[in-house]
Amino acid sequence: PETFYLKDYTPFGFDVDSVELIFRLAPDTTRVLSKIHFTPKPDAADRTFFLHGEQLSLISARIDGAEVTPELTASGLTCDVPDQPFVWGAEVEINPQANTALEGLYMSNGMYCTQCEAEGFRKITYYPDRPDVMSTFSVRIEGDEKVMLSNGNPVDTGGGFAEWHDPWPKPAYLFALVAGDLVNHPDRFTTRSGKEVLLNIWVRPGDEHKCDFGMNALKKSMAWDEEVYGREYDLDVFNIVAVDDFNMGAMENKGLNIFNSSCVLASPETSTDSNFERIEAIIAHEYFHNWTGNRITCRDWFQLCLKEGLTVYRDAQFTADMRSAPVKRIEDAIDLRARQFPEDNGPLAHPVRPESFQEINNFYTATVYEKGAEVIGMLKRLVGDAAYYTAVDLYFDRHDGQACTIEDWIKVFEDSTGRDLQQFKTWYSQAGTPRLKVSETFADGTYTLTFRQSTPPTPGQDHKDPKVIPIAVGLLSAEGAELVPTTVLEMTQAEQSFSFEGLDAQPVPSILRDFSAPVILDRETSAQERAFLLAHDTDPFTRWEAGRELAKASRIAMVKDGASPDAAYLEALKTLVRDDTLDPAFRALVLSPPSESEIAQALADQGVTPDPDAIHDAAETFAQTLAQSLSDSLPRLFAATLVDGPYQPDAIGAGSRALNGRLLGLLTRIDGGEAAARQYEEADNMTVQNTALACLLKAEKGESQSRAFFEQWQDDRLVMDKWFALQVATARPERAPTVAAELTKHRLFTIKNPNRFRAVMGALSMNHAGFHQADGSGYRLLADQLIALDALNPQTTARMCTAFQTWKRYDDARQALMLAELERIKSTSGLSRDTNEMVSRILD
Ligand code: HT7
Ligand code: ZN
Repeated sequence: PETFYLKDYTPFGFDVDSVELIFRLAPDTTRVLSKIHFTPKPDAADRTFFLHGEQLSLISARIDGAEVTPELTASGLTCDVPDQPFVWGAEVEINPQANTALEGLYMSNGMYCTQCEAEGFRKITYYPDRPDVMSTFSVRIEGDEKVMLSNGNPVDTGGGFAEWHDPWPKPAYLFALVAGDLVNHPDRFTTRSGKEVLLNIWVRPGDEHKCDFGMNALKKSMAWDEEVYGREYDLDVFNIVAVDDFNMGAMENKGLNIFNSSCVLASPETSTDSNFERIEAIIAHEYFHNWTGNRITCRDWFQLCLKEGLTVYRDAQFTADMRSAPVKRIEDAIDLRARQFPEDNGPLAHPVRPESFQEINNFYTATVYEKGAEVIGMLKRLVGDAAYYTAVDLYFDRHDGQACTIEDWIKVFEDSTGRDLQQFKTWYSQAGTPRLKVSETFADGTYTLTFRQSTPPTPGQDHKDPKVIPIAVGLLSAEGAELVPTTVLEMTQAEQSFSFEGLDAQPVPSILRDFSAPVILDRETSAQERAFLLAHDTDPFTRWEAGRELAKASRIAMVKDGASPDAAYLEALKTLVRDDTLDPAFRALVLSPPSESEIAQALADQGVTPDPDAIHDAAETFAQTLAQSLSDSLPRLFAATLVDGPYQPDAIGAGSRALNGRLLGLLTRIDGGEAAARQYEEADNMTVQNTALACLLKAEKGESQSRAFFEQWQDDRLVMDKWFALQVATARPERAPTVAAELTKHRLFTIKNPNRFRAVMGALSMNHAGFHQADGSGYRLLADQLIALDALNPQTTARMCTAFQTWKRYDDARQALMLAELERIKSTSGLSRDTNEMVSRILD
């Protein structure tokens, strides 16, 4: 397969002045008529007229009205064209019904729907399908569907047609069309300059009652972007559509966002607190793309982090403002370590701005998105809040309507702050997670911290330069008083010392406050010091981190040396969980154990081959010991954290329910499931119902409740996804592959729906000891399923191959089993480019 390189970028030789499209809808024979106005660029180095096109039947092509016969290839067409402006016209036929890849125009439950990012528009018609080609679009949809939507503003509608015009030039990846039997949940928003915007959430009949929360999230996002970034909405209408079959979470098409129904539909009865939080964040994310992505887009797909890193950063700011900033920061650190660190430290490592790819869909990664957002956060920490917003204003002023690069982004910061950011740019170009080794000295009242940074080699990048690392530090006295408040140290060298003078005694350092950089901190710390920070640190992140480190150390000692759960840590947990002055959400986070996969990685980092069964046993023993040592107070603590009154999906209620859920997990270990069964019976919202069922299933006491849950919710796809996932997630490791295999035969299982597939197979890959069963049954099942899915949906298959990315961590026998499955996938005949690239990289 062809490899594309950042260094090879060449602009397209033509401007596209306007695009007119007509869609004649039919499930298996949709006709697309295009009229595209091209103007040759006078100074173009390359004037090859190449239009992308895949899986299209060309009916006819015209230039300025005269029929032409272009040269067709599997990836597009070339044609001789005039030196003057000309109009390209084409008629193609496509088959939405047969499109199971969910890219281009496809059908989901009888509804027409598109997904064009990154390169799906070329499956709709012939076009220069690259993000630096921007144009205005006029669209006419002909068909007998009740609702027919496209980008921009509505122009006209009548029996059998609808016309739309989008006045904002956009790349083809932002094109969208939806048609079907939909109903809307309407609302309005008045922008701060007084413009009235009509808002709609379009759903299948029956889902109307699940739109309220999403609509409020949208209005909050619109107001927040005005207030914080000064960005207003720019069309008369903003449409959101919920679709059941969707490869990812949602898509920011101009004026017509399309959402995976799981990321927009919500009701207290069917959605959990985490669903609500995620929906609010995704609605915000897609809305924020209107400026960071749509008005200013990417020059090429190597610049993906330009829109995604910045937009993730913006949605994280939004969530921090709407909910709890410390809780959001801790959640983001957990997520980064769980998803991005394994990527950055394994065979799939790539820079935030990759330099080559075979299939761009494989680069919608945690590195591009979440590490990309961390890079923005570091930039803001380095230049300061005010300078950050000045630079971003300059970015909007200077680049509105353009397709940009990371260089453009860095330049606005250099120009507006006068700083040289060339060294900072290595965060975009060099992959890998930096390790930060810390040592300290104290003499004559001066405390000195010395940091040494190093980044291990990653595929194709043996050498790493020192990065600019903002290290937020505070110093505490032995009594817990803050001696030096949070200070950002700017590290630029491989080794660097920072001194604090005038201290009476050696302080206790609190390092990497607020998780100020996406690095791995390596510092010899005593358990007492960690316990001290867990009790006294003023920064919530480092306070939580101290507990996390204690938890990890205790679990590692249990696995490595057969130690018992650390008594001092258990004591610290008992104190914290009873401390009513602490935010319940924070207490819930402190009570959440590190994942088994995180322990596996920590062991591997110490040169110990992780044994998934032993790690699982240690997790169970730890939880059981904690439950027993809290046994006297657990029922009371549990009762005290029950949330009264009608369910509200806000941060306060969610925090209390999270703590209550953690306590129920512990209580179920000692009361035979009595409290969980009661909770299940009394539940009036999905958060509580789901938690109770999970606790019961884990204790293998939930069979009747599981049946009842199924009966109650079998007609609700999104709730059934939870049911499928729970069966696998809570299964004992030795049962997990069998449970998952049985579920793939369930009448409600379908490989064609990515949500359902992920519910079962994603849950299996996340049941660490279950997936890594020594007999290889977990690996085999996943590989079987991936091979079957690849023929239908390469994008989702390729993403799910990441379950194998850590294969080199494990013992020889497991490595051999995983290797065999990866090779079996790779040798499948007709394997997609997507999956082939992923498997090849994992094997490398
Ligand atoms: N920009 C979008 C990324 C995307 C996508 C979304 C849905 C289905 C397929 C997709 N391929 C790429 C989503 C976002 O980051 O907001
Ligand atoms: Zn995005």
